Amino acid sequence: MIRKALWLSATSVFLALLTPAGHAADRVVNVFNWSDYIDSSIIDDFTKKTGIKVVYDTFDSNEILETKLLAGGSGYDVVVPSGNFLARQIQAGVFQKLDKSKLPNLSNMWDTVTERTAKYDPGNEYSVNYMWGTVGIGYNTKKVQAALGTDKIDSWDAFFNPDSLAKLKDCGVYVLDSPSDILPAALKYLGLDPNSTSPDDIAKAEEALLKIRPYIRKFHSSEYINALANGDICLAVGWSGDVFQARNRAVEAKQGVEIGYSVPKEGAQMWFDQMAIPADAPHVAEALEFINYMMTPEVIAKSSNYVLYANGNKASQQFVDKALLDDPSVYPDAATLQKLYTVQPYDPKTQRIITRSWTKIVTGQ
Ligand code: N2P
Repeated sequence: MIRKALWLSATSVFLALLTPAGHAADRVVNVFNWSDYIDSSIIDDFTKKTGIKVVYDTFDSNEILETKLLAGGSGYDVVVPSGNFLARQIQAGVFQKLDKSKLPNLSNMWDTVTERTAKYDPGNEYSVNYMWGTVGIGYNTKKVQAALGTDKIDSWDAFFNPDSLAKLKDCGVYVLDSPSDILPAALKYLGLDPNSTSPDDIAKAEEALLKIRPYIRKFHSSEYINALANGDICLAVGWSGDVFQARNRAVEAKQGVEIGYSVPKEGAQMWFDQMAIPADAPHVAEALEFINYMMTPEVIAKSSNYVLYANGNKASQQFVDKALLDDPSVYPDAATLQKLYTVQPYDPKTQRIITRSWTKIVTGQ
């Protein structure tokens, strides 16, 4: 009798999976996001709540994402380009407009952020902010103290001045493999417009980077988190939250490594990573559900608390850890905001110059 009942219930579960109501089990969303950028329990919670399975892939460069998007047929439903890349991808017809009637959580967004992202995506028609942050200097305070005689870095001079960087060569320097993050910083350090498209200015930035090239161990956009945390390197030009994740990993490892982050006084880039749906996304309804879920105040706060980046959701701030919310290098105060600049997308001609220049810098030739 019990056996029969078990058999019956197993059969009914099986039948339920085949019935239209059971189709929920087949729902899927393919997400392509930056590495080290989510608390994976958020993905599990989303699946538990909606029945939608998440296939989650990661990248660490806008160029990689852009190549896939421009080729078409990526199969991705939600992707997260930075604003300057998003802007030209919208122009290229890569994305579809968001059906805002499916995104009630947009009411939680923060105008301080949406006003800025509208410069890349007018009216925020195609994208919703996921996280935003800065490009700055992460460093090992003890090793920098030993090499430079100070444990506080407050200027790009620590990096761009060849005499300074030469002293850090042996303890190890990593730099983001990202021309649109590093060349504007070089321009700013030289007192030029970080958005300059003048070939002469770009040549000057290139020259500044070639001068310090011998002291750079590696160009990479995600390995610096562990390299800093383990004490393998003493300086990385990197993204704010990644450096804070390195700091926390170092604390957990209890090997005495202490990590600092500097938003240099000359100015630092502020960037915005935006969730968007490719025009040819196979699962649009699921993509909208995913984006809307991420915009739930508790959910996006959980993400910020884990990845240590600020988000663009005002209603989430009551759930963001106080230490994060009160840290001006995460949620900039008015004084820090003054130092931050944004970058515009490169036009095709400038992009060609930048790409050529970057190859020279990375290969050191
Ligand atoms: C996440 C880095 C994302 C910041 N690890 C760059 N847009």
